[in-house]
Amino acid sequence: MATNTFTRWSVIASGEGGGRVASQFFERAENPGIDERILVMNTNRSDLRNTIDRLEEHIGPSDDEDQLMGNHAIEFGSQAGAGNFFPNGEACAREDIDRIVNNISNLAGNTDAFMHIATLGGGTGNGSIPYIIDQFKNGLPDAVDENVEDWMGSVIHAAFGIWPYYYEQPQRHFNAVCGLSRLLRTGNERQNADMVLLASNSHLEDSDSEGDDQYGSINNAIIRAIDLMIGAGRETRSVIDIKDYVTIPSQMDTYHFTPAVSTGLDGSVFELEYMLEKASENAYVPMDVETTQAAYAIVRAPEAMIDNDEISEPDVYDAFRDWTSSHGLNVAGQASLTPKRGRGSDVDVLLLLGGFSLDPLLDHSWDDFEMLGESLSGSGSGKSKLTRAELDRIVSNLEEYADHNIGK
Ligand SMILES: Nc1nc2c(ncn2[C@@H]2O[C@H](COP(=O)(O)OP(=O)(O)OP(=O)(O)O)[C@@H](O)[C@H]2O)c(=O)[nH]1
Ligand SMILES: [Mg+2]
Repeated sequence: MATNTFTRWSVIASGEGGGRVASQFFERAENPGIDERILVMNTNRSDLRNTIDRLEEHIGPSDDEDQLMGNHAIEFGSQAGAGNFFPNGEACAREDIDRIVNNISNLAGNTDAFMHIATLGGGTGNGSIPYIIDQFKNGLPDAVDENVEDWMGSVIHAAFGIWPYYYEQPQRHFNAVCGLSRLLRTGNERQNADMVLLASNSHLEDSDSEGDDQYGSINNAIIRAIDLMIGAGRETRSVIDIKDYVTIPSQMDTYHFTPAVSTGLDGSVFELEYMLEKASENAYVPMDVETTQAAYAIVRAPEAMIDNDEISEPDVYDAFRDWTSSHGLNVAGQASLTPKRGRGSDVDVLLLLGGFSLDPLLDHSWDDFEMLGESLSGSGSGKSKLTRAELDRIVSNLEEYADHNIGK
């Protein structure tokens, strides 16, 4: 294989909200870096309807819905829903893990990186995605053949978790806290996802959006961040890519991130440092920038600006250094410049801010989480039971992780 091959991503979404975000990729003519490697999973077929409709719009109506489903959508579990209780979502995935793994391998065999997407307030996506990542990384079903196992050993798993609106019912917040913990740490207290990206619905909410398009602007913001992140691994001139983003933060045990984005500022008018500052004011979760422990800056500018030397990679490094020092940050980090097609002078900035204190986010959910923990541990039945011991481990995993991620 050529060594200059760009990173090949696959998008795996589970649950309704995650599926809605991922299925937007089907609407586009092109998905550089992802192509057709998109899989949407749910525990019942009617919730996959939206995905199938988008697929049909994209590639034309299909007589063979089963085949369409087979390639890009999976229904899993025998419960037809997870009842907003994450252990059910996990149990459904466990029932069908062989089929899920095979489907993912067929779709995405020899991919370099996964972007898993789930809402954290629900039961299906939030229950299944952390479990699936853990299976891929730490324990595959015996049925999987060796080649697949080799490939899976080196693949990177990034996970995008979407936090519920603050006003949502306590069980959503209970799920969210558990989901964050399970994305970060396995039941054996090991690192689970290689990188956990977070976005908060209430924090991203655009007061203009209402009605049907309740999630529209939020999902667009999420897609924008994913595009910028994936774009960096495709076209950047210096080599900075997902492997660079995950290695050091994992060593430091600070691998949760949030995107912070500014788009469309005129690069012939504004200084780069100002654009970085604007981006950092638009983090996707509530956070204190001063507590950041790792940061990556990805600046995307029109090719013509780069060719004319109106913006260069050293300019980006300098601006990044100035921005970090203006916040008193001495962080692990890197900056890169990536070209986009077209003329004009609109410049986009993605800052991936990592290792920040999780308190401002968790403060919105912790009381609900504690209140429900008492009643929900021991609940459920059979394979979907949440035992007290499991819940205690979920709590201690998160506390242990968050304790050394409280900033300075
Ligand atoms: N940003 C965003 N959030 C969503 C979207 N759809 C649902 N949510 C949020 O996700 C949570 C509900 O999760 P769902 O995705 O519906 O749940 P699920 O994974 O299908 O699991 P179940 O609870 O079993 O249905 C709530 O907190 C919603 O606010 C979406 O399209 N975008
Ligand atoms: Mg659902």
